[in-house]
Amino acid sequence: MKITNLKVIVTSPGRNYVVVKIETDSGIYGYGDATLNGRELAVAEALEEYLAPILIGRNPDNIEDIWNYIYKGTYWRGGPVLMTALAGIDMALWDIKGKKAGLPVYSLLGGKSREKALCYSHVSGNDFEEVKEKALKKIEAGYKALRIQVAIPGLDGTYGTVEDDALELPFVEKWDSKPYLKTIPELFKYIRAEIGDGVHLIHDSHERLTVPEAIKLARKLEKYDLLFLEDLLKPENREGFRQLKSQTSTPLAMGELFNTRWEALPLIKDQLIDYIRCDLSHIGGITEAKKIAALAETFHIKTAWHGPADISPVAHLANLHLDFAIANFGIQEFAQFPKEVKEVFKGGPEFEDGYLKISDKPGLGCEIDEEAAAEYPYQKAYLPVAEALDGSVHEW
Ligand code: KDG
Ligand code: MG
Repeated sequence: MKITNLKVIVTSPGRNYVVVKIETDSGIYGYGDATLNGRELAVAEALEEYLAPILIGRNPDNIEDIWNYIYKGTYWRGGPVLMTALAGIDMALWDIKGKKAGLPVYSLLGGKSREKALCYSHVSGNDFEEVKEKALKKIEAGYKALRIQVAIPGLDGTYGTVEDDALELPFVEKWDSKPYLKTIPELFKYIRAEIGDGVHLIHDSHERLTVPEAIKLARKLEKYDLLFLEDLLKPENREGFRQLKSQTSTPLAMGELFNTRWEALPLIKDQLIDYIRCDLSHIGGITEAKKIAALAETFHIKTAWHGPADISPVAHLANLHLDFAIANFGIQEFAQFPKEVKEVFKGGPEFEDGYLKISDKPGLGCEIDEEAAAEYPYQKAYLPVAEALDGSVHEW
């Protein structure tokens, strides 16, 4: 079998997605997700201009070899744009391999370790009561794990609480740790009192705290028994996790901004986190993520792959195939997609009573309606940015 074409589909059914379609001379084709929120066209250009020509004629069965050819054979390596492009190719190749074998990808990865995958959903609100109301609705719908975020008084558009944050020019959010560190423990106290302790709770700090601030928050939250606290420190501050981990029993998660296993390695090998949550679409796909999962398993760390709505259902399926196959799966972040997305992407993880189920369709199990995709052309959209009260740039 030979690769005959690589096509890039950019579609915006509510938000932008980039899909790689790899075609072969056997008629079998595969889809992969290459969406990098806010930088979609940079990835599309890398794929079309630089990677497609060097893939034509290659045997799609040799995923490991193709992965290495693109990662190190082309000299320039790493970074979110190139690793997202590589992820799209990698997922499409796994899709082809599954379709050729007549087997779902999880079967090619070693078979099922579980019958269903625990997932969590996002809950956010402008005040504690709104968060509670929304949490209760999700619990009624069957969710057993929730990520909760709340607007911080005095800070415009707090992360995780703005519905439509993909704007034509970056929305500017205000940030100050002081009110944040006061509000979040109060939120968890309130939520635990209102909804009890039957549901797993998670919170995402989005890489914004210093080490002393992170220690303060993690310690204060210990009594509310979180499943994990996510992304407390900047991705560059891996050394900071050493101090943090030694000072708190709140489980820690990190990884969505990493682009290679070597970025995750210091946190894994010294057991400085409890959950590794890389994004399969930004870390080079299934091939790299299964290696990270194996590394994490070696050091008793579980997975919680990144699964927001800004990567497509193809990426969510890639997450799920790995979740089903590996022994050290922890939990899966899950987004319910609107009907426009389902018009374009046929197939995706199915939610039932707090868990995700997987189909046994060959490959990843997603077809793209390319005519429907063309009905939703690309819309320029940026991620927000954050600034401190004095107007200086802060991590968003
Ligand atoms: O594009 C940025 C989002 O993917 C990110 O903000 C979502 O942090 C996130 C999460 O945990 O889902
Ligand atoms: Mg996050």
